[in-house]
Amino acid sequence: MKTFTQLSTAAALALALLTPALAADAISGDVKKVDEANAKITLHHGPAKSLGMDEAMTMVYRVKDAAMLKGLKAGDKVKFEAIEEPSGYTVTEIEKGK
Ligand SMILES: [Cu+2]
Repeated sequence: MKTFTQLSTAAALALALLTPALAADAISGDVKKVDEANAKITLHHGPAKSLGMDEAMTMVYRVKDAAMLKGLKAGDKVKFEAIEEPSGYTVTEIEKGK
């Protein structure tokens, strides 16, 4: 019984780690260009209050990790979060939308 409980805990932990931690106020956008070699993505997005962007725009974002771009291509709808850094805006979370 103890073994079963430990296994369940491990499974729950694995699931929690796989679930993207996208906040409710994530920004909706669509992919214009993916540049995996340079860890950059061009996104068109609507107003993003969390970034101080009041209007829709298309812009280039860096991504925290180039691996985040795997499976993404131009035309995909996405939800993402980004932060402003001295070097520019960096996407911290991104997932394909519906
Ligand atoms: Cu923007």
